[in-house]
Amino acid sequence: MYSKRFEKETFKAEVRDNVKTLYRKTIDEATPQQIFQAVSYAVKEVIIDDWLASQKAYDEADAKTVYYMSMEFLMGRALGNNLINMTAYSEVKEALKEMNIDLNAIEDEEPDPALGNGGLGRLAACFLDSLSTLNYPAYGCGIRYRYGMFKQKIENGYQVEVPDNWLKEGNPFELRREEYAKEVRFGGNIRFEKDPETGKDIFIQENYESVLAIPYDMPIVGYGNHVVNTLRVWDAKAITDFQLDEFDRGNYHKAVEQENLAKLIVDVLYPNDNHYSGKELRLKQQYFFISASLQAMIAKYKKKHNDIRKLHEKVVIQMNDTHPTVAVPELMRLLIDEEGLNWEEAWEVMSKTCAYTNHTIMAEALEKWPIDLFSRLLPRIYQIVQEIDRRFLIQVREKYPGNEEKVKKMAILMDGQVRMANMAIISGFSVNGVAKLHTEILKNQELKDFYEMFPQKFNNKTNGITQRRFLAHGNPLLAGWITDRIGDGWLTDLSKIANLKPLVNDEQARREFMQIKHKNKVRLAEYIKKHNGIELDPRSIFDVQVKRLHEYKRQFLNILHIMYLYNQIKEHPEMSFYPRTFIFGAKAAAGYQRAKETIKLINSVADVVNNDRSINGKLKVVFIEDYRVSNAELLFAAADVSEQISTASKEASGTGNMKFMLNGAPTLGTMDGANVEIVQEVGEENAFIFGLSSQEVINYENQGGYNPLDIYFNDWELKRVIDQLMDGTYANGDHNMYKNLYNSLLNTQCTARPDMYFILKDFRPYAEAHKRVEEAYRDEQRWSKMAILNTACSGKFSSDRTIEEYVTDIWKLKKVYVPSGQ
Ligand code: 26M
Repeated sequence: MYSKRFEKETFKAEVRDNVKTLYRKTIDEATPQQIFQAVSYAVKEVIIDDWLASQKAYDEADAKTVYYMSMEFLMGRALGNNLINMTAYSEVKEALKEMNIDLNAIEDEEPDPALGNGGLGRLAACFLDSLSTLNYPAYGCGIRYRYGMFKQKIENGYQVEVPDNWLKEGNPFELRREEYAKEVRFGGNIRFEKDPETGKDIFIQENYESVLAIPYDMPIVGYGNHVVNTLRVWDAKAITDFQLDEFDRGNYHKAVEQENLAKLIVDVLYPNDNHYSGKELRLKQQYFFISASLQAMIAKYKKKHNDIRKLHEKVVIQMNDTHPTVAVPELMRLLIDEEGLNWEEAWEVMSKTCAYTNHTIMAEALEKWPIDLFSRLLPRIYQIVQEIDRRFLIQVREKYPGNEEKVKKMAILMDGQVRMANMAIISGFSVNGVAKLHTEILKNQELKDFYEMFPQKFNNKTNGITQRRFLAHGNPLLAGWITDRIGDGWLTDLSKIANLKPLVNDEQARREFMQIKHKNKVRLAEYIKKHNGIELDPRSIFDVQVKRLHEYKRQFLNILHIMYLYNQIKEHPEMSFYPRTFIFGAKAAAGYQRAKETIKLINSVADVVNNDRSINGKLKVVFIEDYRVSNAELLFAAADVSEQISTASKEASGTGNMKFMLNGAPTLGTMDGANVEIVQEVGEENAFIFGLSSQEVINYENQGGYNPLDIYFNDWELKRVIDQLMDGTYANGDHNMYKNLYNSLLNTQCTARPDMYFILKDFRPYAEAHKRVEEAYRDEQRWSKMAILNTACSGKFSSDRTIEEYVTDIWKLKKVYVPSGQ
């Protein structure tokens, strides 16, 4: 047993006690939400002991710590996951059952902490889970947004965004730590002085605005090892009158302004994915949490160490994309202005501390801040960036004399902008991509010049996912079956899942595996019945595409193909057709017009198809409202087919692809991102691969694109589908509803390049791949083998493997073992 507190009677008493002290109620009187709170507090009690024990063990070991800096942590619900990792899930489930409480129902009371958009934020959450499970000292540092990712409602087929007030009922797992508050300053001007004693330059920021950053700590529980790391998210509060400078005391205007700034800064997560918006408030958010986190990190270091020049021996900072890269100049500032190092000393420490991960090659995602905005908001930081740039360009000109092209491409400051990626690459010691193909594209195309100059900095870290949440928690039936067959070692060492491989030849095992899949499909069908009112046949093929909505991810291709299938069925009712259920889930950024039109199109096609009695239920289309971590767990468990159909070269890695694979769903996809490595592991015969290669896409792009009209006019079935966008078939006769989508494919007037994402080009290969899926699914034996093999070959895609690689190649951490805190 993990802890005697989870002993049934003790735990039950604790829950009863909590309901009493928190709500003055008995269990029978308490609402489900109140029981959720009471159970969570009981769980937190146990966590706290291990949390203390972990911090003590780290202190004693004086262990190096990674600070994972991220604007996003898409954690998902904590209660169930904490119980899984404390190996107390079934005990607690039973204890609650004896009190007539259903743990699943209680889990559903927890709002999803959705402090992230999609892949990048969820990756951060998986990494924290793995760091704790693998005994590595780590902090996640981020922002405690008052409002996380918006809730999505579908009204009349359209997406409507609703604020996500996730803290409304209070978050039982967080700890407010007022005593570690830090001040963060914005704007004003820099006065320069010489220290009369030392002769050193001093930079004094004047006339600034400031806010107080207050940390909230959330426990990150490792699996079965008593390790509890910390996710530290910062809230903002106005500096009170009392704390204001002498000069500003009694300045009412300023007090109100600072109040407003504080409120605004942590108000809301920017709901953009792969798109840079250039908003001043976004830069304020970035500097706010970075400055606070670095101040806290240095304060902690100095408690035990007196030589700041050795900071890099005890801490390493991983920057999750460019969003936190203001850490580079902020660390320089703290080392120089606050700690008294000179430039060279500070550079040595900073450059050995900071590492950068690139998550995308999409040009529109690159952060380039206008210099006037940047320098106004962060005057001292801007001076430091200028100096980094100046020194770097000397190096470039030395290496490439007379080559001003290089300077133009590689400079940090260029064309009135601050290019954050360039700054991160120049300053840190490591640059990594997130899948093999992605890293190769970085080295050979996007970041070629930097790779030439700093080849030793570049490395690949193929993404991974945590099997604790996405198998143990999300798919308890399959998890139990796997443990019965091969033991529970896979929970902390996913390579062991390969031990399932021999079972592909065991008929009984295959039948059981498919029965579990069927039960999970029934579970999902119930969810869909309840939420969408749509009746599904769990014997149909569940074909699932869930991810953020983006043109490069090509949900449009998927729905066009469904329109095509529908035409086929209508035209050839006698044609043999294996019943198919197409399931979508996707949020569109609020201002992304084509993405929103795609959601409307999917819902309209669903309406028409699902209500056409003449097709005998052969085809169903479902749009899952408010796709998020909690319902994702149901979807992965129930999927037969994993749609991973991005335009090759555009999806840096993908991680949903890995979650489907783990749960036994073969990939229908392009050779993009980590799909390439998935196919390598599972074998091409156990996936359905189609379409242009990344090199072909890049070649077309280099010659200015291709002409989709050549395809349009030579493929009448495809032409008919595209024309149906404009003839009102899916728009109650409205001819304009999908004109932006239509134009994106064909109209040279409306887009830089028609069909930028090669949808027409890949359409026939995609349709043909679907044919292969259908054929394979009809052969039960073949399909069950494929499904099991996908699970059995997913070992590489654990975030535990990814984290071990980060530790070995970049972070150089040592494991710390923690005795039980009880
Ligand atoms: C930028 C500026 C302003 C507001 C928001 C942003 C922004 C937010 C999120 C930009 C990009 C964001 O996320 C990008 C992302 O999720 N990338 C994905 O990262 C995953 C983890 O590495 C990969 O698996 C995906 O392929 C990649 O698309």
